[in-house]
Amino acid sequence: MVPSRAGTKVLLLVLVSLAASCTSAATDDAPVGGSPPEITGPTSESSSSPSQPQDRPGLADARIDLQQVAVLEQPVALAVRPDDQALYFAEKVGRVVVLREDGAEPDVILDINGEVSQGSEQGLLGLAFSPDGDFLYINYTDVQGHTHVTKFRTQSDGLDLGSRRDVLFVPQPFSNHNGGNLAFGPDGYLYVGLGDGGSGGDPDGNGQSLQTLLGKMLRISPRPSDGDPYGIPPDNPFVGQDGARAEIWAYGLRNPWRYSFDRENGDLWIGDVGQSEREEIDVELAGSAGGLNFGWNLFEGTLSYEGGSEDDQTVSPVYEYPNRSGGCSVTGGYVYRGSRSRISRAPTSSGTSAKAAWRRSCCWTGRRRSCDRSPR
Ligand SMILES: [Ca+2]
Ligand SMILES: [Ca+2]
Repeated sequence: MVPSRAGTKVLLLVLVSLAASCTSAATDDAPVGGSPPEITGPTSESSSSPSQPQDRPGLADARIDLQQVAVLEQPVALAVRPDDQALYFAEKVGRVVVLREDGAEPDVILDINGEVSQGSEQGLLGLAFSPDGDFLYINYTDVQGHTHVTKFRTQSDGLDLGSRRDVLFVPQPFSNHNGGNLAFGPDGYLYVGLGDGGSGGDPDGNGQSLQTLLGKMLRISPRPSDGDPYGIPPDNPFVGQDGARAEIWAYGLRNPWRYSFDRENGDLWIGDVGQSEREEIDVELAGSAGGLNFGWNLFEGTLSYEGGSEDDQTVSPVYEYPNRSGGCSVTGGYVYRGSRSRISRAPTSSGTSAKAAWRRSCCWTGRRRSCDRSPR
């Protein structure tokens, strides 16, 4: 049964038309720790790149068709379960709904609307299935604004609500910058992106502090371990280091709202929302030993923010763009490996990364041009 949906409804669009309303500012700065893949910029800027091979169609020619598949309320995340054709959506207002077939009404399989905070960056923010499909993990902010990662055992018609267990709880000092995404890596571990806690400028210095989970990408084994609700992978980079949280995989992140793994090679792509100058895309190559510092708040993109200098061992974004012209914050994206795209006729090793930006409703693609496979 579909409950009453108060408030503004939005159409879920499986594909969004390309627009070129965002300006671009590709960086020439060489990241610390090896050469990451390069991607071209937004459509209008990149199509004439001198490095564009002549046998590939230009990104400016890309056109994406629109198809309405459901009417949902503030859908912010989508997940698929292994060996299941259904699509599972997180509605920010606190519901998980499943679309089992084209044209069907979505079924609500979880409703925690009364348990989530409803600020602009709060609510039910992410979901992911375990690789074996036995558990669904959700990420939400409670009515006090604190972060929970909670799991449910799956069953044939939805979720076993009695199996609900909190996996991770992180107090939030401010209402914004909560991250919210969840993704399992090819290593089977759960990656949890957390923003710097909020306010503005990272007033508590959380991004560069290894003593807090805020401003981090965490890597955990989300099953009970030694009496704890989750375990720490033994090869996490800060295991055994005094004064550092062992859950940390990467640090120096401001608000990694969305990130994903390249399904072909396991590279991790992160969209990190900027403060007031730069939106950025970061990449951690598969095979990395972890422990990368993505710079915040020493840097905002490649710009020094809180005293960052070239002596700091930080990883620059592979792409950044200014956000001064209208608050066009990066939303995230995926490396597309399918064949149903005119712009994917490039060799499969290239991949195409689709990114979206908030407020101006622009969605653009870039193509990675090269990749140094050496981990840091
Ligand atoms: Ca927060
Ligand atoms: Ca950064």
